[in-house]
Amino acid sequence: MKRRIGWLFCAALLLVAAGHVALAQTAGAPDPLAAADTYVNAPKPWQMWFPKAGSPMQAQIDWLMKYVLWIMAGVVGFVGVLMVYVFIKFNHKANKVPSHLTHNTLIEVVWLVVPTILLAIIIGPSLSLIWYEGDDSNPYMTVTVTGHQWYWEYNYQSVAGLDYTSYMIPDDQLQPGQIRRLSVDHPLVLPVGEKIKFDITSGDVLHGFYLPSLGVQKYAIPGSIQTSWTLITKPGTYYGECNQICGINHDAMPIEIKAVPMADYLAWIKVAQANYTENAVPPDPISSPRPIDQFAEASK
Ligand SMILES: [Cu+2]
Repeated sequence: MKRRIGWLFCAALLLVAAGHVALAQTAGAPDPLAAADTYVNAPKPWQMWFPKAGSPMQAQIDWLMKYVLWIMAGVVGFVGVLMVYVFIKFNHKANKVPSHLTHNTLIEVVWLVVPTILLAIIIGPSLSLIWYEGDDSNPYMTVTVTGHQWYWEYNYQSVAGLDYTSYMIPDDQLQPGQIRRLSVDHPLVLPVGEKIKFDITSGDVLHGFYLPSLGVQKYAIPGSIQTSWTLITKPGTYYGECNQICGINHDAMPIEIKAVPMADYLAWIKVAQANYTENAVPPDPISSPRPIDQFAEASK
């Protein structure tokens, strides 16, 4: 009997201890999005060029942009120098008796062949990039992105019921660490190292889903789905904006992406499913700035 009571006591102790461990794990559960805070890819004042590429596609876009730019700079420079040379050497003071030459076979061949070669070396990498961008096959997951006046809605096609809205944080509610006019209440969370497809559409007017560091830029068109994809190589926070004039608060619908390792992403899904499913109902309109109210006031 004593032995049985002893065993029961031990079992009870074990249960209590297990309960404590479980509670401690819940209370101190690590933030699944913490990895995204280690690197922030946000625009800076007076920034030139594209932001640092966060996906292979953007790296290629960046490369092609500079490749074509330098070819263009060479052409503009060469033509500029040639024009200055002609202005000086053949103006009416320096060259009183103009030539009556109208044809020169060599020059005509050169000015046909050289631009043809230039176009050929531009079209190769351009076509290759267009094909690469268009290949959205075999993604790990697809997110339906819907633009609304003036917020984004994200629907995770592979996670039942996970559909939530993402609003800009108004200026007067910014917390430390948040970026004015870029941070949102519920960011789009994606795993790193996986191909992510976007089905982009709109619930009202034309919007633009633009992620400059990830190589994504597509119109969001009502009644139509545009597709794009990305693959984020490094955990971090990436920003984008609606870049299609979509109404009075067009500037108040930024895109914030938290890219985290797969294990963190899977952990976040559980948290999101518990908390975000109610959030599909749009909250009150943002409080700052609301020029629409000014118009309403003025028309009273
Ligand atoms: Cu918009």
